Amino acid sequence: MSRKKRPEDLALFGGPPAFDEPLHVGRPNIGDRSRLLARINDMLDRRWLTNNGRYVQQFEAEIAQLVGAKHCIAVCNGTIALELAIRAAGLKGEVIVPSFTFVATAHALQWQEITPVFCDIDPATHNIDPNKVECMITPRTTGIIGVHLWGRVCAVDALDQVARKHNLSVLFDAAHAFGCSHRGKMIGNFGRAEVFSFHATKFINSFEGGAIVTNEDELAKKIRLMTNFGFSGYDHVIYVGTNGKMNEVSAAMGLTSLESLNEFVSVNCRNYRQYREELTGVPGISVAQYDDADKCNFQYVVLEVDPSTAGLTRDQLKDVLWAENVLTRRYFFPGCHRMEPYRSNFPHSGLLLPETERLSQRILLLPTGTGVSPEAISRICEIIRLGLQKGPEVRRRLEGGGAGHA
Ligand code: T4K
Repeated sequence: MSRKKRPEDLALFGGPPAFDEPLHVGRPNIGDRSRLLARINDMLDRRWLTNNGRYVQQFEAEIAQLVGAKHCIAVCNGTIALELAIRAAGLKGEVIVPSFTFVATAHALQWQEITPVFCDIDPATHNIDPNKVECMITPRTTGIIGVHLWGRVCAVDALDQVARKHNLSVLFDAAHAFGCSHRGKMIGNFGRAEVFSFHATKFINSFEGGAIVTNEDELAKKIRLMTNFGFSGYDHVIYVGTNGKMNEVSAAMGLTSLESLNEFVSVNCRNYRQYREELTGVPGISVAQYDDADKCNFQYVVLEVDPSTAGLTRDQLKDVLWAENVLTRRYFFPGCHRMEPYRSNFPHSGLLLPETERLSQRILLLPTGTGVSPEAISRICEIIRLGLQKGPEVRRRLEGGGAGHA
C-alpha cells in the first residue's frame, strides 16, 4: 500500500483511494456468531419467536443487572422506546430537548403532537446546557429530555434541580450511553427513565432494538402494558397501547452482543486512543475527550474541526476522506431545528442556538469498532494530517474544480 505524501496522492485529485471497500461509521460489531446461531436454532426448535419470549426476558434481566436498575423493558427500537417513555411519563404540551441530537429524539415527541422546544448545548460537553433550560420553560412545558451525546453524561444534577423547581419530568435519551457511568452510578438510573438503542450501528446491538430502564414501579408497569397493546392477560386490555415488542432473534443477538461487551469496549478504547495519539498536535482539530473517572463505551470517535485554524473546513476534510472511501459522518448536521417540520414550524429557532449552529458545522465522526484495524486508523490519520497540513493547496485545488465527491 503506497503512502500518501503529496496533495496529488489524494484520491480527490486522482490518486488511488486508500481503501478498496468503504469504511463506515457504525459498522456493526458481530460477536460470537456460533452463539447467535445456536440461540436461533434453539428458538426455532421451541417455536417461540416473539411476545415476551425466553431470550427477551433474559436480555431484560441482564440489562437491568448491568445497569443496576429495577426495571428494564426491551422494545423493537430506540425510537419506540422514547415514544413509550414519553407517553407513559405523561409528557404533553412542550418538552425541552437539545437540537444537537439524532432526529429521533425530536420526532418521538412530535409524533405524539408534543412540541420539542430546542435548547442550546454546552460547547464543552456537546450536551444540553442546563443554564439555558430555565428560560425555555413556558406554562405548557411538562418535561426535559437530556441526551447523553457520544456517551458523555448530561449535567444530570443541574437538570434535576431545574425540573424540581418547575415540577417537570426528566427523561434521558441514553441511546449512546449504554455501559457508561456517572460518578460511579450507571446510566439508566437518572431521571424518571432512560432509553437505550441497540440499533445495528450501536456498539451493543440486537439488529434493531431498544430498552427503557426505570426505577419507578408504576411507570415500568405502564410501559410494559403499552408495549403490548395494553393487554394485561389473554383477552384483557386495560390501557391504550401499541406494538413495541422486541422479537426473539433480536434478543438472541442482543444477548450474544452482551457476552462480548468487554471486548467491544476495549477495542473501541484502543481505537480511540490511537486516533487521539496520531492526531495530537495537528492544528485546528481535536478529538472529543471522555472522563477517565467513569465507565465509557468509546463507541464514537468525534473530531472537531476549527475552520479558523485548521487547513480545511470540516466539509472539505469530509470530501477528502470520502474520496478515499472513508465514510465519515457529520452527526448531527444540520441540527434538528433545521429539519422538517421543525424548520418550517420555528424558522427562527436557530437564533437561540448559536452553539448548536457552530458545532454542527465542525463535527466529524470517524470509523471505529471491531471492523476497523489499527492499520486502517493509521492510514486514516495519515490522510487527515496530509489534508490539513497541505490545506491551502488542497483548498486551491478544490476551489479550482478538482473535487468530485458529494
Ligand atoms: N436517540 C439518539 C441520540 C440516537 O442516536 C438514535 C439512533 C436514536 C435515538 C434512535 O434509536 P433507534 O430507533 O435507531 O434504535 C444511524 C442509526 O440508524 C441510528 O440508530 C443512530 N441513532 C444514528 C446515530 O446513526 P444513520 O441514518 O446515520 O445511518 P445508518 O443507519 O444508515 O447507518 C450508518 C452507517 O453504518 C452506514 O453508513 C452503513 C453502516 N451500516 C449500517 C447498518 C444498519 C452497516 O455497515 N451495517 C448495517 O447493518 O443513523
